[in-house]
Amino acid sequence: MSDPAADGIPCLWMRGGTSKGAYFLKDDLPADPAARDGLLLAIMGSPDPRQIDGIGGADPLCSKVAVLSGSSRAGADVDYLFLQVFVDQPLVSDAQGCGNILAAVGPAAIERGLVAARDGETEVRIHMVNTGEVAVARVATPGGRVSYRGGAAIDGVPGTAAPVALMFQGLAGSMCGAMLPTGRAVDVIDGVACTLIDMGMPCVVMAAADFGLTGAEGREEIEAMAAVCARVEAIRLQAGPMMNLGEVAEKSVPKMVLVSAPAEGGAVRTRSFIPRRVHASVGVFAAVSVASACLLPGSPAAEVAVVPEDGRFRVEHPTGAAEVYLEVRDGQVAGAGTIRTARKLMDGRVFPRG
Ligand code: NQM
Repeated sequence: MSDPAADGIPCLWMRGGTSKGAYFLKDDLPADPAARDGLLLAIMGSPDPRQIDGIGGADPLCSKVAVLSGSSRAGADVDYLFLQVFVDQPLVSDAQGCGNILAAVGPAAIERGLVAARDGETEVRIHMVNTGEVAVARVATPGGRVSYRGGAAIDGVPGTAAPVALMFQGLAGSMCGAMLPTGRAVDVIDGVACTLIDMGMPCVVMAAADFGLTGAEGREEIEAMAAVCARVEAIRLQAGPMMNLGEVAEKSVPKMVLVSAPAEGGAVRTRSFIPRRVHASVGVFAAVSVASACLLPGSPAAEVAVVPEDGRFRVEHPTGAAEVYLEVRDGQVAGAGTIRTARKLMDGRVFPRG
């Protein structure tokens, strides 16, 4: 019988967009979810704020896992299950997807032989198991091999790399059943106007001004504001059941997004709680959800947004801006897309705490 602590487990450690995570083949992990989650906590070194005895990066954005397998549904090439491994709690959650980690799923699926590469560019249709939708990724594969080199830059990541184009459809209500799970563009919770929205990621969108913020504050600065963080969390705990997410005290959704007028020529400025740490940039699906909220008249996002006519929303965040494209038909968001980059950082075996 194999002993993971002694023999190790095949693992790709990759950057996807502005996140980093461990990519595994489903067959290399225990089939039982509880055993799998226990193993992943031991691999990442959780719970521990420093994750010193594991490979996690001591930040929710670097404590992520992608589990890959051949697709279980027609019209897709590969199944991708996203798991958030909490840093300082013994929790692993499948209650959200991740569009940044998604950026490296196409390359990882080709690296692991789940998808055959073509010469030039390879389209990988990815079944996002957490939410049920299919994303289409276009991966650079000159000579039939994944290439990570290229000229695409994304804010929050130094340098350039090969672009990974991602296209989505059918994101409305990915986890909440409807884009607006309460049927309203604005709900008031604890006296704060909130848009409870799910366009690929359950988000609560609120005006930064309602928390006494300009919206320009940095990640550490906001995290140090205990009273603001407590108010945001109190609203989150009430919003979760209203969004059909049940009790969310131990879940990583909904994300809490504070919006303000754009300051750098974008559509809207964001500071997002994921849900307790403040994001260093912005989640891909969170950006799609906020951009969609900008189209809802009278909502906190619409009040401050400069809506682009061409559907290309630059969503400003603490380290720059992320561009998401919304295809709007008859006032509804019919599709969305973005460009990310990804890179293989390490391919080997990982040894969990025994
Ligand atoms: O919203 C972080 C990230 C994410 C999620 C988080 C994401 C998304 O940036 O699609 O990518 O919100 O926990 O990696």
